[in-house]
Amino acid sequence: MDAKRIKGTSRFATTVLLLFTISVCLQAQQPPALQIRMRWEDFISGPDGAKRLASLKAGVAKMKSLDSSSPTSADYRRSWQYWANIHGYYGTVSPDGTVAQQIQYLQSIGMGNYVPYYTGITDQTPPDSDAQTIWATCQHSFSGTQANFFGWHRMYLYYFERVLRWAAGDDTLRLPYWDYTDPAQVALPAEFQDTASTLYDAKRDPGLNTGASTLNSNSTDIDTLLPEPSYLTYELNIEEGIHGYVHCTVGPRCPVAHMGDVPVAGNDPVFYSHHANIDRLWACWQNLHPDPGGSWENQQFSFVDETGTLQTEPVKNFLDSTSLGYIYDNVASCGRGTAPAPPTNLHATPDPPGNSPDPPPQKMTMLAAVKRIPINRPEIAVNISLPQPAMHRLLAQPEGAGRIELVLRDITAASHPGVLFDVYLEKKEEPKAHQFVGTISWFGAFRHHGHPVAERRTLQYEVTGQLRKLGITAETSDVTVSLEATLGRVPANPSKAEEMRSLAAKAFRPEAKLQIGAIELRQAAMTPVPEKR
Ligand SMILES: [Cu+2]
Repeated sequence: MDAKRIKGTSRFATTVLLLFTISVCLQAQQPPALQIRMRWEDFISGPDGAKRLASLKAGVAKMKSLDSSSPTSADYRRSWQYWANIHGYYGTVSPDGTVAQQIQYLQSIGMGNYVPYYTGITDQTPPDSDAQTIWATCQHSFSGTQANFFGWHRMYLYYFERVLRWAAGDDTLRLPYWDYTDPAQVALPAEFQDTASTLYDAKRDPGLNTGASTLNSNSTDIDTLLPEPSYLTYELNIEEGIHGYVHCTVGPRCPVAHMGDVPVAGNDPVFYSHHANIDRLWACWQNLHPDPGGSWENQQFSFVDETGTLQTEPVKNFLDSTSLGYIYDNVASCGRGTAPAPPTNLHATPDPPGNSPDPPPQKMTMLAAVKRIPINRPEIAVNISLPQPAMHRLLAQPEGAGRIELVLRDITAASHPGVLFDVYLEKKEEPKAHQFVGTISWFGAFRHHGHPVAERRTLQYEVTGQLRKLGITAETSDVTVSLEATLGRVPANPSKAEEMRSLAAKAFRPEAKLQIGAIELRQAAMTPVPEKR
């Protein structure tokens, strides 16, 4: 081989190497290959189930092992603690205050017996300006004045998942979701109950953590919510409803570490499978409704990626998860199929552009109202006179044509009520045949992001189906709205149900001065739209 030929070969090799390098670099900028975020029970089963579970655990264990890294290192930005701190943290510069202040608060509301849950939780200090920018930035839609509860949490999970993949050394790993909307999946998955697992967290309700109790499948039913045409209303109802409910019930209670207390909730591994399900419930809504638009889509949030580099992007880049490297295995049939189909030829007044006040203005006709209801006992029943025969006529219309909402307007409390409340509708003469409406939680409602007192909240529930099931006739003069204190969980052994009820009644704090400004029944104005989108 002559020298000229050798030189030519080596130039050829260099060119190939260069092209290869360029292609690798280009690939690195490509979105990750599309993979499926699976239901927990599918994620762990099948021929690859054990492998997927091992990969998830390896990623979590690796991230936890980086907690003690040098605070300004890339490794610290990939640590479990850093990622929990992005959601929230306690410390002298935190908007959520210090651990000592939280302990003092618990003692002040008679929940001092939960102080041991703060053992091992310490005040944190952002080590640099990036941490100052991104720590404790979780977004909520409490007053309905901003809409990025879904958006911020989708971005959070996306970057968290990138770090988790790096930590697991597995590009195919995607977060599994805990689908408690399925009544068969209301128990905390066994792998999270395993005390030897890195997925275990002792700071949960002991009943849920051992399988002695489960979530309440009533509280995790979103069937009547999925058809909701207003994005802001759907987001607020998911956040305040099923989302807050699961936080407070895994709790062990609200506002107690880990899951029940916003600043430390991200420390529990189940947080990420809970929020993957909440993210999926957004995808379910997106699958049913057109993009609502709004200035919230332009809002930007910052995170760090798996290299520890700060990334700032607008929410609009996160509306379609396929560009983020994942799709859910199920966004097409997210309900239980027991609710009437969403109206196809009717459309409630859509959201106005941009962020809007709470609740989004919709054309509503007031049917009945009762004002100023103090919730000073763990069980309250409020009678509402029905406008007859108008109410009966309304309910006699074909399904989907009418839409009646129960509105709990201006809920206020001076401090945490200590419990959740289940809301039911019943006929005065048949209280046993009550229909479940929803669960009210106070997750993150107090002392969060510097707000000492909970904001005034208005919750609305579509109750057409419940009223139909009650069998309202033209002669039914009133319905009863009843509120019942609950700890959220259901004992696996039904004979313990009464015991659980009295525990909830004892945990209720009348000192919270809970009040509902008004309970209303309203008819949503439905306007015909020319055709389905
Ligand atoms: Cu959450």
